[in-house]
Amino acid sequence: MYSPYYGDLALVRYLADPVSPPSVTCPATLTHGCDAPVEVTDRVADSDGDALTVVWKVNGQMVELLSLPATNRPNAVPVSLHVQLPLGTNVVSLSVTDNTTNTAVCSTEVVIMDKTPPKITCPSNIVATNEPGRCWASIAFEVSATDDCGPTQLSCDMPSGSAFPVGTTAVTCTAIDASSNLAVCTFSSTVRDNEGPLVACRPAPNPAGRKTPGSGKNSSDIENPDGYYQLLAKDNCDPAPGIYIRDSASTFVAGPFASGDIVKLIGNPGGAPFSEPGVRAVIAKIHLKGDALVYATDAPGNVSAQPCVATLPAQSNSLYYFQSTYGSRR
Ligand SMILES: [Ca+2]
Ligand SMILES: [Ca+2]
Repeated sequence: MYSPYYGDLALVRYLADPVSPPSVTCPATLTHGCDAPVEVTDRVADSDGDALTVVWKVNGQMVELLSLPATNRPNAVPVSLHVQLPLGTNVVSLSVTDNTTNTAVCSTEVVIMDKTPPKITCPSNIVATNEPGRCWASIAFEVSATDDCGPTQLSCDMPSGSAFPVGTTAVTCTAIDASSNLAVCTFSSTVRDNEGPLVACRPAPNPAGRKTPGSGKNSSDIENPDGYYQLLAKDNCDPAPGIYIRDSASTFVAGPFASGDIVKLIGNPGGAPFSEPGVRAVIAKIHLKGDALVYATDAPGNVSAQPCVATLPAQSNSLYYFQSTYGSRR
């Protein structure tokens, strides 16, 4: 406001040619996401067409200065600012000054809100095999997330590097931004049991109560001439692998038997092999043309690497016992 008592040049000009001050109008509030810069558009006017100096400020700091030339400007013109603002409430102000230092100011409260969830990326489904001797596998994977408004918290219900059990496990990962927007992705981890059982067969006492005869103490002069054997198997995953006895001289297979079962093996080189029920603790009596090859399989079909071999007394005068080792699928 000019006083007619001031003795400065402005007063002289005011008296000679009274000027109109500029004006500015702006939106009171704006809300916006952080996915793109905000556009704030104010309207400035100066009815007597003075040149204008336009200053944009964000939170009190000048961010842009414009000069509008003098012109016949009876109507307000738009002036825009494009600016990336942080989350929360920001004050964007515009001051307009004409060439007589009349100034008009307008402020807009710009609220930046995060309404968009993060972008999260899970790996493709994972397939792995068990770790040796284990019914699980340690699996590492990468999950990533980004958000327009800043950092996110990223977590999975099975962290990378966890021990994943044999079978298929669904993994769910979640990203949360600072405004609690959620993004979820899922994938599966399938661990296959790729390892065969261990198998063993060992001479067993005669269930009738007699001890296992030793070499030199029987008519055949061999170990265990009565042919009683206990069958044993264990697997990294399957609690009850099946045990089978294959005839080395034919295609005959007897079984399945469970770990701990006792069988009586009978050499019968001249006859057809067959199996018949045993009595009391003896599960079966098995008549074979050749050697007894004892092997085991687990639920997914992995077979023990080496059979436990028993050479039968009726076929030769020697008897062997082999401990198998871990093996792979056949
Ligand atoms: Ca967000
Ligand atoms: Ca297995």
